[in-house]
Amino acid sequence: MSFVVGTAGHIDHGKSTLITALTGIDPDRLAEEKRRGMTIDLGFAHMILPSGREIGIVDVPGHARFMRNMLAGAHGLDAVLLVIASDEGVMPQTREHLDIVDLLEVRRGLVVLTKADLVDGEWLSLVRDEVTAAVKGTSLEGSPVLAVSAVTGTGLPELVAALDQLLASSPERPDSGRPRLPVDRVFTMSGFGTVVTGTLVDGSIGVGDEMQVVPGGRFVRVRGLQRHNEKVEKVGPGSRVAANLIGVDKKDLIRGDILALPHSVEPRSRVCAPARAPRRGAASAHRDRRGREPRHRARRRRDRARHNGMGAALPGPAHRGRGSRPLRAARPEPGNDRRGRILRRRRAAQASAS
Ligand SMILES: Nc1nc2c(ncn2[C@@H]2O[C@H](COP(=O)(O)OP(=O)(O)OP(=O)(O)O)[C@@H](O)[C@H]2O)c(=O)[nH]1
Ligand SMILES: [Mg+2]
Repeated sequence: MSFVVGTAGHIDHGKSTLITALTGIDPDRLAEEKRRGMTIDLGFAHMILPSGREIGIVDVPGHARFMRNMLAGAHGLDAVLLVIASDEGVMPQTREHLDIVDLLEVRRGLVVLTKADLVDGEWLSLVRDEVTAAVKGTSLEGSPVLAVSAVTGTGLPELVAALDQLLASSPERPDSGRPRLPVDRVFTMSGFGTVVTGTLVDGSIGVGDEMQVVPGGRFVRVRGLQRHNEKVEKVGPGSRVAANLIGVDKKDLIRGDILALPHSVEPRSRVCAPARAPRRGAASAHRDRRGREPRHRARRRRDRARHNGMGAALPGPAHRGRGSRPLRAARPEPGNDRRGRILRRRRAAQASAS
């Protein structure tokens, strides 16, 4: 059984270094990422836990400018590693990423205090208190907090064991026979052609299957499949998948497209879905003492949300909770997920990544 685990956390808090230390795979693959020493787009790695469980890891960027890329990677996770540098503690994107994890209802997670080699025990216990307060009321409330150092290796075996234990309680993903592969990467491999990657949900895909790209409706055939760099004939729900496709060029695909069985998913530009505001959205940081948000900020937030096609109509106060709202996407979207919950426009992520 295969699981997908994602990172989350503020810039430079040691997410990619941690993943490299755990897996031996550097998730920062772009030359610009190596040059700037920061993650820009999603990175991927994989490992086998002591129990034999396979995990695919999605490493996200912490920089506020690449939040859309983070959002694209946070979809379909079985568990999250909320990474917080021990020397800095909780920072703005720690909270923002936590809000996203909470809104996506990722309920399994570990809080990883990295760079433990840079602080003493007293400081570490202060950071633990801060972290416990930060996750209170979120889907990660009560998650184990582990201190590690990717430099000295302290705490890494304990982290691996804790992750293994966390996933032991993770139920097998049901195969509903409606496979959907939200594309998070598209590239060309010489001699093979177009390859897409993503986390498969709700079904299985096999070599030779005919699939359809949504939106657009183009029919494609799966020429080859890989899971964690291994060639396979079939992949099941919850797997990180690389699919080699016949019948489509790289330029015709974009992050946010979905690969599904023909005619199983219809694009829509209006969706009515339950919407929930973050427990404390970015906007809440700018409220006055009575908790009111200045009008110009509220308008800007609404416009930005509308532009991104996500939660455009979220109610004003960040604490207002759930409600069902009609939302209009700027282009026809492949619809919402099975539980009718997630709405977002991932095409924008591609723009910010390029
Ligand atoms: N001393 C020490 N330094 C660390 C540790 N982990 C990471 N670093 C350093 O922290 C810096 C940032 O690490 P990254 O892994 O790039 O941080 P990141 O969270 O992936 O950053 P973004 O992807 O840009 O959000 C690098 O210079 C690392 O060498 C650690 O455990 N101890
Ligand atoms: Mg990184």
